[in-house]
Amino acid sequence: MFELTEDQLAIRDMVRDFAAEALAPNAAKWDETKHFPVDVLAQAGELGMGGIYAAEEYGGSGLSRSDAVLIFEELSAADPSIAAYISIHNMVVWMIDSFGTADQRARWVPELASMTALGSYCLTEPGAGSDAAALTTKAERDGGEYVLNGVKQFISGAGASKYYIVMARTSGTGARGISAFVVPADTPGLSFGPAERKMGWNAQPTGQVIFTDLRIPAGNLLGAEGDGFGIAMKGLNGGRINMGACSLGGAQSALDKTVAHLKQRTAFGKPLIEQTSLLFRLADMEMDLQTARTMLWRAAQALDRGAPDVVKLCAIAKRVATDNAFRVANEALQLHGGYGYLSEYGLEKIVRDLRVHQILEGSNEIMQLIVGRNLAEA
Ligand code: FAD
Ligand code: 2MC
Repeated sequence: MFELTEDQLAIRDMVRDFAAEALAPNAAKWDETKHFPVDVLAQAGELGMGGIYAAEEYGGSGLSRSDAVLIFEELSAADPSIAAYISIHNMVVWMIDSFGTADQRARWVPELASMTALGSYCLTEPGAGSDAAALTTKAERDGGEYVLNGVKQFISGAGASKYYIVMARTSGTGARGISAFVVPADTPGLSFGPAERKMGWNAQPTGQVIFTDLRIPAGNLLGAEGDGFGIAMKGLNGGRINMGACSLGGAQSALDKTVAHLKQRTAFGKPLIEQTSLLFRLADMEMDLQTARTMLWRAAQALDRGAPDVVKLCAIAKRVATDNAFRVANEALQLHGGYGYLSEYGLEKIVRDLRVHQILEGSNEIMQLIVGRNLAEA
């Protein structure tokens, strides 16, 4: 169960090489200049990372969720911000590939899987974040079209993506009245807020997506009317473990840097690694990451099998991985002393990038809510 196959080892090595060559040398610069490297994303697409677990029929790679968590761990060891964007893009592609008609899949999946076109996921609103089913963006049917009005908040890729999956209300209140639509960027009535200034995730844009009497053909509805909340949540199960893997890779690289630093840094007449108290801290960091990896692989396998407790396992894995990894990254910064605080050493960027993983794709309090409700309902 915890042994990688020959194919998985080959995928991991391929992604590791790509990340080391195309992402790692540029990560600090992209963070500083707030540059979204769409050309490099297209290279990732050429290597099959645009539709990792979409079917091969329309250009996806047909890999498993267990393969995906390995891929996101490797990408984020080089740049958590880019890895996390690729994860969101993959969630969008999977939703179209899984819930779209043959015509919709043929229309959108090939371009998205190649990453020559990028995708965004639009659920959150200014007045509805954790309580996603309270969203108020409206989609009203008018003949062969839907008319959308409303605002989405904090959308990753806003303004840069070509396709937006938008969860909007087609009836009533609550989860059952929500439908999912594919909105192309060039649709009249679509506009964007200014790029948000953020603590981390600077190599990808975040902003509002605004719909003003925006008309799309009824053929852009994904699934049936009322299916949108379920589609959005199913997308997030995989998104949550990918985000956990994006935390794990960043934290693993912070731990690796810390071991190397403590070996070469001398104080009180010997290398710091020889201080037993610091060795114990390193041991705790290793235990935190091994625990996170174990939970992520378990949840990924549950998704691959379609296990009945998959929602709970993905919530546990997301919380454990993002909390443990943030703790490890912050410890790594501390164990570098003053150097950890300097951008040049790469630690402070990892801490900044990983912090938001505890907030988004369902905050870690919402992961507790999911697990707690599951216990109460048993
Ligand atoms: P709130 O829901 O207002 O929560 C505030 C606090 O209260 C949180 O700590 C929360 O955990 C806690 N809380 C809320 N309800 C409960 C409860 N019942 N019990 C206990 N605690 C509770 N969204 C998208 O749709 N698409 C994106 O691409 C996207 N990208 C993002 C990128 C960034 C950089 C950021 C910061 C956010 C992004 N989000 C995106 C939004 C993100 O998913 C939300 O910020 C998140 O779900 C929390 O919602 P909120 O910010 O409205 O906080
Ligand atoms: N997988 C599959 N189905 C799910 C699900 C999941 N993870 N979560 C809920 N559902 C279904 C649920 O089974 C129910 O179905 P049915 O009507 O058939 O019984 C329906 O959805 C409604 O669920 P609830 O009754 O639990 O809805 P409620 O409103 O009480 O709470 C909650 C749902 C809190 C779990 C949900 O609103 C949530 O996950 N909130 C967090 C929002 C979030 O994750 N936002 C992330 C935005 S994306 C992002 O941040 C990015 C960076 C891309």
